[in-house]
Amino acid sequence: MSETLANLLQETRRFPPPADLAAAANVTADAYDSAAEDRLAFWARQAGRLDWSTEWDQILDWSNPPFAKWFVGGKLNVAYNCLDRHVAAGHGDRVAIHWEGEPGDTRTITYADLLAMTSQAANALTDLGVTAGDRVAIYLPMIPEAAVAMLACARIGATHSVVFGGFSADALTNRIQDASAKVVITADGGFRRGKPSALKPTVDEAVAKCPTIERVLVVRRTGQDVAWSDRDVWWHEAVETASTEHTAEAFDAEHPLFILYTSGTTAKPKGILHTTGGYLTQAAYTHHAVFDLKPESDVYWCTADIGWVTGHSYIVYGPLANGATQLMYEGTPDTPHKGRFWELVQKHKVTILYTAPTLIRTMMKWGDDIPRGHDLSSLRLLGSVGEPINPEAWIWYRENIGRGECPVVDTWWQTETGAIMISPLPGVTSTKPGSAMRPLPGISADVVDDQAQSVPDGGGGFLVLREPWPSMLRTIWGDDQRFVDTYWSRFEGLYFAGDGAKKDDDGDLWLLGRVDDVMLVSGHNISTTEVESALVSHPSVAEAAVVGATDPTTGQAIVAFTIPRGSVDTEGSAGEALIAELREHVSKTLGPIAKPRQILLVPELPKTRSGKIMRRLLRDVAENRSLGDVTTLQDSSVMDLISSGMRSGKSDED
Ligand code: 6R9
Repeated sequence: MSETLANLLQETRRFPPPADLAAAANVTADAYDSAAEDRLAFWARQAGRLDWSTEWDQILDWSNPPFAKWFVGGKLNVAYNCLDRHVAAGHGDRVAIHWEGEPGDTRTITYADLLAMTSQAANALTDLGVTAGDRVAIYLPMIPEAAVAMLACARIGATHSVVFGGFSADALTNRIQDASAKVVITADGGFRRGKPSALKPTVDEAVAKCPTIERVLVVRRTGQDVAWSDRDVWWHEAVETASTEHTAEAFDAEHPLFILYTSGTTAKPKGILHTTGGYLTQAAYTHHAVFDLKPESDVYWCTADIGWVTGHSYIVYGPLANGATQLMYEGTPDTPHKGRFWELVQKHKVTILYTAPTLIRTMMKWGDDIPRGHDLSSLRLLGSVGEPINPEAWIWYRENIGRGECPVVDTWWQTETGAIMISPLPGVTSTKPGSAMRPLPGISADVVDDQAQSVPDGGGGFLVLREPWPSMLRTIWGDDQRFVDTYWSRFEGLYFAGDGAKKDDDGDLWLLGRVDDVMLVSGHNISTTEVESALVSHPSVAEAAVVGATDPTTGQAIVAFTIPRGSVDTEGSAGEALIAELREHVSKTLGPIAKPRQILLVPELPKTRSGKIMRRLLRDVAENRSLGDVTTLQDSSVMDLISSGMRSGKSDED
């Protein structure tokens, strides 16, 4: 059998934790040992970080795999754990959210404020007829009411389904229908790229096809005109006039907390179901462990949208369960200027920043002088999530944002896993740029070959999870069989995540992207990630996306779409010379087998709205096919730019 996945990229740089961080770290190396000794007892101790109104009888019921029950018999209220208990402990005056609107308006919300707002929303939702077990769709911009709406649902036991505010009426319709939601919470609009962007018309269009919707609750954010009907209710009339007193009722540990739809490329979106006790346990523990959060002194900022799982677990539930003070920002990173993020870090003295590789590479493209113009000295820890982070982007992040001092934690997880699974511990791990390193304490990840055998160190294959974990998805909403087929059928008894990975010689893990994207070149399985990383390691390249295109001689050939850094000249022969140089560079870095057949210099790449590169569309371009579905693209005009570059032959084919 040929290798499952070639291991081409070698990386020898190491970054031990800063001594002061290690000395005061929330979690130390013994966590690995204590979790290995008794995994379930370890998770029970982490569940003890929360307030339970009824203790569980059993930590894990795995008698009917893959349907797990964690903390069986336990009862708790998620909103109580995120709010009331902090206020009761005397932290009501602590800022929960420093909110920054895109146009420059701001709000400062303490834990006492957030509890009052959530209680009002809980009372208002109850008055609108929402009861425990009902589904509520949330379609909001990045405003505090988004967090309040989620917490209010959790408080009354309603299951929320947040739909990203950039999705179309069709996407919203499908998600409302699949979950049979009773209420939608939305806004007139939100601010994006310097102007109001309407949401209510999209909801009106969707709701017309959704007979289950009884009420639409509308936050006034932009003040733009909205069409109004009998089922519509203003937030400021229904919520802001409601009582600020609300007693939270405890729900079963397995009570459904939320559904979050993964976009999936073509198939019907999957409603990933998360429940209460195990989810909150792992969201809170990982936020404490991976970000080393000190609630009294840190200012934490996760730049994700609340509509993605990262926003659920690391803006709302994990940080608030831990009593964090955080920054929340409504808009885009380049509005009104490309230094907006760094201005906000400086203003709020942000200490912990959690963002995505796509953003880091965009910042690389914009140039080093932009962050240099701001005081980033408050930062002490940097995180990354969403895609493999190329070693050079990792180094850029550490050097240019982290002053060459802050640890970078590359965190691997999925909507399905609910919380971080693989990541360095910032006070323990000597990190390697580009590696997510090890499974967290209590998590058992492995890399296997196509026979489900664990690969030796130095080998590559399929990333799997061997044991159930507290924040695992419980099913796909309404479709248990699809849950079994999608995640538990490829390898007997193992959860297969869809990602390729390799173990290096020390056994540390390197994520290599989705296995569907792996290229087969002259009999070698080559990951797109490694070729992209080799390209990004060239000083002229900010970002690259690589695909395999059908090739008569090699089966598949490597085609690379490359974004040059801001200062690089790509006109005419300078562009041709750069392309030739990049092909050589990849060949030297990874070996001749990985030399791209063709490199295109492009201004942008097609990305999903959470920033993941859509290689499927690039494959269509590379193979001269007409484009498939582009509705989940962040910006559909980029495909025209890329296709026209392809036709004009700005490429190199020897
Ligand atoms: C949290 C989130 C999940 C997929 C996952 C993988 C990719 C996420 C990563 C990473 C390499 C990382 N992914 N984090 N790949 N290194 N640190 O992104 O959830 O939107 O469901 O995406 O994202 O391919 O399978 P989700």
